[in-house]
Amino acid sequence: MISLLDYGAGNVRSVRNAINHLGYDLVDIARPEDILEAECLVFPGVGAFGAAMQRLHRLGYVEPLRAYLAQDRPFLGICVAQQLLFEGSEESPGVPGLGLIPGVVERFPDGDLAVPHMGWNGIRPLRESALLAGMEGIKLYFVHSYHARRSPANADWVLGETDYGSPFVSAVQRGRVTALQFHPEKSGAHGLELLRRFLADATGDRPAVEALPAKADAPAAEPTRLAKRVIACLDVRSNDAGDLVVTKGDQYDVREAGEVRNLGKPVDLARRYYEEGADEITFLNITAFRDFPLADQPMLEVLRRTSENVFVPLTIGGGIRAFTDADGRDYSALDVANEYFRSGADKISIGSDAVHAVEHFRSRGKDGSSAIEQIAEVYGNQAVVISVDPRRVYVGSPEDTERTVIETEVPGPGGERWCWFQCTVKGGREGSSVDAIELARVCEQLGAGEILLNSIDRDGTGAGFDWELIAAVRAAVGIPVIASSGAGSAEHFSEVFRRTDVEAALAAGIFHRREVPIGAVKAQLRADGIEIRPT
Ligand code: 1PR
Repeated sequence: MISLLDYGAGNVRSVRNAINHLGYDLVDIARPEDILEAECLVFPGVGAFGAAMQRLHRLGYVEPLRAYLAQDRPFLGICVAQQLLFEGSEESPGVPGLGLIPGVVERFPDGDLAVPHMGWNGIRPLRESALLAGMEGIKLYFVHSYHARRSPANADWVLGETDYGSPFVSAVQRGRVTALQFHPEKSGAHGLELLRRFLADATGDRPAVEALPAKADAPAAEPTRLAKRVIACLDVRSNDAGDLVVTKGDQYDVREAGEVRNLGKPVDLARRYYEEGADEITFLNITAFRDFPLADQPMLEVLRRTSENVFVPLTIGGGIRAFTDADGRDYSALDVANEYFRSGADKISIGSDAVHAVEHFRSRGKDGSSAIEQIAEVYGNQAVVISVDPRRVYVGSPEDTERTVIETEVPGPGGERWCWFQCTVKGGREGSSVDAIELARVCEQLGAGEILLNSIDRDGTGAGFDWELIAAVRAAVGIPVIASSGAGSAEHFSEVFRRTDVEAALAAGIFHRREVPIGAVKAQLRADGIEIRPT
């Protein structure tokens, strides 16, 4: 029996799903006494360091937790829970951590590398362990802006390190206490195997590591490298018969001969992409802007069912904004996001409401009223993605507009060599005065953790990514950017990674129509010397 320490600060559904998938039963810690009665405690830390410690204190969990750890009983901490084992964190100065491991958690420096560190990176074991045996060449899913470093005072704890700029502690283990900076529950088959080894060992269900995969050839001393992510996107809506289907537009027009295109069932397709090696899966509920998303139970059910079997990060977007229902009841954007997280999302994405937030920001600044600020405060910046739906607006010269323009190699209909990228709302149906660069910059300031950058001009065309747009937005922000729209071949992925510094690239049509499998994209990237997560 595994006890889960869920202090209600975010989505721990993925950890539950992964543990259930491995065949273990879970009980929730409900009272401080439950901690010392646990046989094996799993603690998926969520949210900011200070907020997490505050909650632990409020619930009366700090002292029993310290006692449990001091007794060297089976414990697995994930992500923020690894950081909580240290003495403190730059994230929340003055807030003491659990203090088991010497050292203070630091923020990744702002600079060339995007923060948060988000995506699939390796782990360099520093000593032999049953947990990591034979796992040297694998990649695991990380998402965090803070990290611990090895020092002489804590070296006996450090099981493995990962490199992002410089090395940081990605796994600690002493006795029966283990903690991981990455998310094993979101790290595909290898992550599940790590979790299985831990649980088998902790529950006495040994041996944990008999059937080891062959040792990968990557030598242990090699630096680890963050992989470029390949993301499959599922645009979902109801068709005219009322069934929820995966659809796909050409420049956002999803109808063919008057009917909504039907390219498959959302849960089945998501499962297929997970098995084919997608590094992440995104669902966009593309008509949620006109309906109330919480009334859309089938979409929530899609998320629930997908998260039971898909162990890579799931993002969901569509309709995240404040809403008043037919009975006059008010819901905040955070209420909508809460429901998506509870149903299995790891990240939510905001489209139209982000444009409105920027318009509001122009006159009022950062006043805490936006969905971005409210959701980031509860779930962390990394959980808030901004989905941008821009289209090119050509101008004769930069003086013709106040928006940020670029000089382009793709001239406009009248031969114009300058353009700006107009953000749209409601799935491209309405324009706005906001350009994509302003949107990305302001949303980063408001607390967004990632930009999903579409292009209406390229969507569904197969003509390749609009790398001019992508390079301009990537240069404007310090958070990760996902290139989207226009992928027509595996080479287009190499092109966008070569020409821009984006961290991820997303496609829809070529995957749905089975024109280019995800494996072929990865093979192309690998052949071109671009780091990927092997599948
Ligand atoms: O505004 O917060 O309710 O969110 C609505 C979300 O739905 C936004 O993220 C918006 O991008 C999306 N959306 C709305 N209408 C459409 C449409 O197509 N009619 N889909 C739509 C946007 C764009 C991509 C697509 C790529 C790759 N889809 O995500 O998957 O362009 O396609 P490709 O590889 O086939 O070229 P809100």
